[in-house]
Amino acid sequence: MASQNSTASNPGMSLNDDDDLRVAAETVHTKPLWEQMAKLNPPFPNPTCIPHIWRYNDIRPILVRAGDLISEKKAERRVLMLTNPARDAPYTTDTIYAGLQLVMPNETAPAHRHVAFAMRFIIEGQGGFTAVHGKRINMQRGDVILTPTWNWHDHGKDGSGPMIWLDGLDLPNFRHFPVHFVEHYADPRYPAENVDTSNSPIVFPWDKMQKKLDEGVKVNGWRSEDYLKADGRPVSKILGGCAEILEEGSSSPGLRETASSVYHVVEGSGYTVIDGERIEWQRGDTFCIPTWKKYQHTAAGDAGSVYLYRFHDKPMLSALGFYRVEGQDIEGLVSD
Ligand code: GTQ
Repeated sequence: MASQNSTASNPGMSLNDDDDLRVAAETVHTKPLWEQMAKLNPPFPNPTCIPHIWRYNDIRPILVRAGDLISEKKAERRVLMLTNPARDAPYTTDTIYAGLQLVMPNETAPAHRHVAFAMRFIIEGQGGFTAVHGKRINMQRGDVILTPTWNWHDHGKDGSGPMIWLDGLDLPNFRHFPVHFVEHYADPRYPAENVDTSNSPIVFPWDKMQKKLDEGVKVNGWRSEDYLKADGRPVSKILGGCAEILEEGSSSPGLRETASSVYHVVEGSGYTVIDGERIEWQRGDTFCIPTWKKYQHTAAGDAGSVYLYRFHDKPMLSALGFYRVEGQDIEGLVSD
């Protein structure tokens, strides 16, 4: 009678070492956890994306040339994606996508709608508009315009010269949750009427935001103001945004947090130190802060106040219980 431990009834007994075990495990579509434990359970967040700055002066000529070479109709969206050097698109950080979008006069970026949420910061140009679910909104420099989930949207432009803005979307999520759908509208433009942008829930005019930053109380010359809906909620369940002022020569508080961010320089110049690496920036530049990288901004001492626009994934992380800031008492994060 064969014993329970014989190789015939227990093929595992023929495995003599780690290598045998790994090979055998793979034949049954398994892998040893012990070889990947530190990677799967790291002591600190370990982003793949790295800090990076996209300089407007470098990118703008290429984007504008795309206006000649790539038709809006063909492109659907004429965008240069801000692709993190450590990853491919759609990753600007591991959780956030950003891109610079161009619309030329008399063009239409055709109407579509999708699950993804977009928030757009208008960088330059005149006569541009975005039509969001029947409401046509004029784009003005510094405004933030939302495109909530499933809202039909097309973009267009009258007048002369290019219209350029910074797109912020939650596209990386759809690499993890493959649940993204897009629909295309039958006509290039979805029927829309003009709306008063000073009174729209999806438009945050720059003049109002700047006033809040200028007039609000500052901490050592720095202040941050969130973009919030009328009821106080963030602009989406996934992405949130804010604008910051740094008075000439002042610095923001140094921060290390699980949120990752994309920053855009609205006005002024200065630098950000990210985990010891100093990145100099000026108006128009866009840079990213991966998760758990300590960062602090400083405004140049001779160029007036700095204004920064930022979008981040704090709403998503907070909702999931993943938001944490260095120095926070971990016991407060213990779940029941
Ligand atoms: O404007 O609809 O940068 O669908 C990426 C995907 C912009 C848009 C992007 C998009 C859009």
